Amino acid sequence: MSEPIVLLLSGPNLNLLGQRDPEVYGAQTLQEHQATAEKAAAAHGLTLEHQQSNHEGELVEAIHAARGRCAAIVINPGAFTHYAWAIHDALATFEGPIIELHLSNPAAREPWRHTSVVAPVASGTVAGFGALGYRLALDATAALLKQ
Ligand code: CA2
Repeated sequence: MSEPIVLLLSGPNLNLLGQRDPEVYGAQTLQEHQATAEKAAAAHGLTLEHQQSNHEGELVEAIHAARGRCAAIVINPGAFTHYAWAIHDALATFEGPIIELHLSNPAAREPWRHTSVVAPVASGTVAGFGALGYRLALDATAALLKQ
């Protein structure tokens, strides 16, 4: 039988990681985070798929395509976290665990980052651990899938 698929979704501007603002988001590139997540997934017998988009509609469509196909979603929605209700609504239709992931800790930043429209439909949130968060998010995903 094939391994369960975990979809890692990355939102806008995360493709620029490693090029700017290393004091906030770390020095690693998105490809390096993807590799960390792939390794953690493999250690749990899971297959990781990754998709990055700067467009809300593309992320919504990726979530739709995951329905009935992927076992779980790990999502760093970037700034969409704070206002993209279409992503909230799409995630609400997904039947498996959803982990919200952030490199920084939005709760410790500007007030407009304190609201997450994704949190109400997520199983839980991993935030503020930088690159380590990718491994923690996959560990949490695997634990939830075993339950
Ligand atoms: O901490 C996170 O992971 C965030 O989701 C990152 C988003 C931010 O809007 C959220 O509040 C928290 C921003 C991603 C921007 O990525 C950049 C990458 C390189 C250079 C500048 C921004």
